[in-house]
Amino acid sequence: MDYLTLDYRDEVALVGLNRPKKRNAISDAFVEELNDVITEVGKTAKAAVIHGHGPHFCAGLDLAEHVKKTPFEGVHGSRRWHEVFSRMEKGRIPWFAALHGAVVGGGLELASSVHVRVADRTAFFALPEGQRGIFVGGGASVRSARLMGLARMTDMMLTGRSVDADTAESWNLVQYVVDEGAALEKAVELAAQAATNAEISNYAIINALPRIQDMSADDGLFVESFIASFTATSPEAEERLNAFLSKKVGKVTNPNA
Ligand code: 1HE
Repeated sequence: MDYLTLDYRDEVALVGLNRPKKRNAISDAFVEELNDVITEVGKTAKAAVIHGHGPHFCAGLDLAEHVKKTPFEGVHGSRRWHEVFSRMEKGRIPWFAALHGAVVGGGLELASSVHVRVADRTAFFALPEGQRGIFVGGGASVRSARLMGLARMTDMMLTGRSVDADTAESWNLVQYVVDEGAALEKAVELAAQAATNAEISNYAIINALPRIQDMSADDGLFVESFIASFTATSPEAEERLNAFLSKKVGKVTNPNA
């Protein structure tokens, strides 16, 4: 592969953005390679982690390539990002992101498409599209705005503000902040934990939750009942419920103990 690395840690796939000389800027060919890897790991892994090689996670859209596009080519390019990132967001397995250095523009859009984000203390987050004379095109107006809220995203875009990992955590852009260099290990640990869940539960979590957020409360509750019943009556659920009742598996941990 030209733009990505793929490794496995047991059932967890590690997908590395690997264009460090260009700060992992995402070109059209890069998006296509990512699409192929998403297909591959959906078949071979139970969870995946995306991370960046070099000093930054991702500098976003490849601006050198973008500058040469006609308006309609730009629309197709943006729609392709949506399509490919949606295959992570609502795909077969949960995705985790290990973030460090720049997580900017399309890099933040990519990070917003996964399910759990871990940042180390070197990470910084920005949406410099306003300064570049463009607009977000990789899903941020939906996904990043939902994570941090409209007011914060509007502020980021209008002022070009860059925020650190702790601020990103308090804004719900990331779920974990760890020491410098520790994001990948933490993300792999979390992904390995998720990989032990029933596959059908993980599938329901990543596919049903975002869709239910788009429904009315009444419709969401109705759909929830069907998914709950469908998962609970699977043979795997029966096995797992019995394992708990017969004390073969551990209890929920008490963080205060
Ligand atoms: C790039 C890109 C890029 C770096 N496209 N080539 N994204 C941005 O506006 C962010 C632009 N990048 C930066 O602000 C900085 O590069 C970083 C803060 C991310 C990193 O700084 P630094 O000092 O580590 O690296 P550098 O020296 O700025 O960049 C190294 C090389 O990468 C340099 O090329 P070189 O040939 O001079 O070595 C840079 O030109 C190149 N490079 N970022 C192309 N983004 C679907 S819509 C999404 C819309 C967006 O993503 S807009 C935001 C774009």
